[in-house]
Amino acid sequence: MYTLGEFIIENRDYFSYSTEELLRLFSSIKLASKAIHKEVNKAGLTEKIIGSSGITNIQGENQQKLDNFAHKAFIESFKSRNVVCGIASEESKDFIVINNKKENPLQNQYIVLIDPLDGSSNIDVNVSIGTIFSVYIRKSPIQMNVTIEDFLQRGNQQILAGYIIYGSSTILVYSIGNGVHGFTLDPSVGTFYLSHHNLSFPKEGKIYSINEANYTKFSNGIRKFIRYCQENKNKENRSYTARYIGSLVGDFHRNMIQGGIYIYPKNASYPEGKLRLIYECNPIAFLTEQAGGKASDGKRRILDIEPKKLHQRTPFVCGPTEMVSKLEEFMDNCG
Ligand code: P6P
Repeated sequence: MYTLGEFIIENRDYFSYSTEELLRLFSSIKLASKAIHKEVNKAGLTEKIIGSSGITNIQGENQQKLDNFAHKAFIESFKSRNVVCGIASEESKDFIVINNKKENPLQNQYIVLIDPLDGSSNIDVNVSIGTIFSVYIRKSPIQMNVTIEDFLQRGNQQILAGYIIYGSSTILVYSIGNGVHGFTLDPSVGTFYLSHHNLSFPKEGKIYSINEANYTKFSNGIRKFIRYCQENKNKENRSYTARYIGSLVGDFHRNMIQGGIYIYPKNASYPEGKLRLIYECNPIAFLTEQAGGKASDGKRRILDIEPKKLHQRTPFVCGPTEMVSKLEEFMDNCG
């Protein structure tokens, strides 16, 4: 029963930076995720944590109380571990500069981008929700405060990406570039134990996840792919099934384990796509490729897209390479 810390030390040769700093970084992530786990698991019992905060966030969305709690939990835990120099959060318009004392000038190199609680509209109806995180090494000189350029790096520069899914169990899933591994929280001892070693997409995926209510607003290529999935089950022995819970982390986690494609294309309501590039799509795309799959905007590899704005949106598709390539073929032929 490997703990997360033991596993990181066991695999330290795969990480090009200090193991001690990686452990401190994960210590922050674990601390915040345990606090959120506790609140999520009693959300139905206390008025003070469910429902809307009454605030509209930077995205123009109705911020849930737990969104705000999760945002604060991660900011405070990163500040306390003296290893992060800047944070961009879905819940904050601008990036957050963290000025830690620098005993060692090489410390505080890490930049964290985070969606503290994705899918939070599901909190009050007890559907899985998740935190998504993405980590880079700063580019700006270490003597200075971080700059916007530190946050607008391409996804192929990530050194660590992952999510925590708060569902029937709380599971932390991450990759540093040597495969995808999942650790399940044992709440009785507050420890994450290795439960999913080397997660990878099954070659044959049979699940497609998309909000089909937007069908009339999709491009021809997307509509053709949906009809392809719905075609007669016996043709070429295809037997697809639709699964969509309105929570990216929940849909992705299931699809990576059981084999399926997640699609959020641009549509009339979201002409640039709905999902945000730097703290939702890039980390999930990093995990997708590490799990043997493919992630694009329907044409371009997500990890190669150069971000221009902090909260930039993009069309997003991720899943088994075969399924994503099939969708891209339809989009290529039909637009
Ligand atoms: P829709 C949640 O708000 C989210 O960002 C993803 O987690 C989820 O997959 C998607 O949006 C759901 O969006 O438009 O289908 O409700």
